[in-house]
Amino acid sequence: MTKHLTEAAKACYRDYGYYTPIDVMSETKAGRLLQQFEQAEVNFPEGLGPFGRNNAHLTFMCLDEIAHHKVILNAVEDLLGSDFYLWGSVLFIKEPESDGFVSWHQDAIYMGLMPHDFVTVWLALTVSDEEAGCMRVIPGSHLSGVKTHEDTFGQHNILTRGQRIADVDQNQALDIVLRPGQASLHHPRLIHGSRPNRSGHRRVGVALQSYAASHVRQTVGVHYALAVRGRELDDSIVRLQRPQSDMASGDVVQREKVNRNYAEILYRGADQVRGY
Ligand SMILES: O=C(O)CCC(=O)C(=O)O
Repeated sequence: MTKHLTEAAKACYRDYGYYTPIDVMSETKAGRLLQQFEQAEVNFPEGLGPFGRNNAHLTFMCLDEIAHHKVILNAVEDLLGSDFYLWGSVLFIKEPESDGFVSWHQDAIYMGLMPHDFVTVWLALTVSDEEAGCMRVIPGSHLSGVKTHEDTFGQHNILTRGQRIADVDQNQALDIVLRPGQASLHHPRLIHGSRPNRSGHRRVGVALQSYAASHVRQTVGVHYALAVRGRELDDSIVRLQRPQSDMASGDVVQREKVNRNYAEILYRGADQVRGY
């Protein structure tokens, strides 16, 4: 019995490494969450923004609400089974008519999570279409292993290391077009990226990155995780707390600790480190 995804949707994820779209919430509700988020950006610029984009669900109530949204958790349960946790989150924001882009990459390469039984949910809080630099995927690319990535640290590349896979056949790319309140799912080995936002509006995406089945382990750094569904996390995992209010002091301390560990994992072996 599935909770949200149809058999065809699960087959799409299995065979092509993605599924889209999932109607998580109405545009009106997404608009309200965007308003709360943008107010939080004004109130707490130190907690959000280009250098505050990692694991903001640990310090902001609107992002905590998204991370625990029933439709999202039901869709994830259909792929991973009934016991899973949330490892982290990243805000992928492109300002209107800006140059930021995401090079072709696979998430699995630097996350340290093994085995690859985890899935990213990318929720749009604004329109994310071709003009706005929506995510693009190479269907089926999750089936052929982890590729060599080259670090570029490119100025406009919004990935941590600007890591890229060199020889991707762009003719195979598929645009993941979403309206506010819709989400896509992608597999950790799916090759994906995105172009700059050439539209007149912001493109705001919340990547819940990733929900992982309870047997998945962190192989590089400390294993912090937030229990979201199913059994208690076992003692090899350091359990995280949900936020109490926006930027509550204890939550900020917890997030800083998690982000330091996160950076150690994502930049392992790199010859530069950026502020995100
Ligand atoms: O938001 C984007 O354009 C790319 C997102 C991404 O790379 C991811 O969610 O893994």
